[in-house]
Amino acid sequence: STLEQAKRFAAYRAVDENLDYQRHRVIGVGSGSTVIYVAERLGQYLLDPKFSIYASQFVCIPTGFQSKELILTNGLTLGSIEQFPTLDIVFDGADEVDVNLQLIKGGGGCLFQEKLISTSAAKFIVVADYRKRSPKYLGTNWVKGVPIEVVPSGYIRVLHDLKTKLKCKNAILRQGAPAKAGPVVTDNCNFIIDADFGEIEHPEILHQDIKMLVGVVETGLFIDNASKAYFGNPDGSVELQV
Ligand code: DER
Repeated sequence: STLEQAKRFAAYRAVDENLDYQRHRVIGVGSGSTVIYVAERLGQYLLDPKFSIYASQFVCIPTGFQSKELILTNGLTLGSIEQFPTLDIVFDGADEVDVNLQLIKGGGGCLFQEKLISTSAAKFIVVADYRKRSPKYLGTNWVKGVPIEVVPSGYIRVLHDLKTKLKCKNAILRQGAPAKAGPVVTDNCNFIIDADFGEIEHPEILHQDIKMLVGVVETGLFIDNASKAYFGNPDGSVELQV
């Protein structure tokens, strides 16, 4: 589909323009449907005689179960964040990018390890299709709310505090249905709450307010973290935001 092509073009361009294959070794691989093409591209570097001497040195760090599978199915070497606490570069998707390169992430429920990895790298490159680019504020195109990872025993308390303390319009526990009855359980054995704050003018403030609530592990607001963002268009063109 043209949407998949848009994702692929963005991912390939992002890797080709930002991966310094002679110097970068520890590479973070995000989660979601766009980063599939990042792993695909990295796998091509392995097979290309021009790059394989370097690419065989790559160690790829996952951001969850799906990410780990992407690394393995593309023949890449899997490493752990415990072994490689500092990464050279990270490629990951996003749910929405605002004009200041602030992000909403977590649509795929992997935000904790994504943020652990993206904040452990010198360069964090976002790969996305055109739908993710917000004309102004976060909460404009992505209307499903800010994903928040919470400790299961604290989810009722967090729902309450979001509404009473942070005036959140609507906050819900993310359900697994129809795939699975009951709540989504993350790779870290936590729950996800999606909290709708409408358009978010000051995501850096909202992130801190949410983070302070008892029971919150991490928020899907990625502040001053992304270095660049690549947006693929259906016509095959790619827009770069820095
Ligand atoms: O959850 C996330 O932040 C993922 O990166 C995901 O939302 C990216 O979205 P995609 O599947 O459209 O790439």
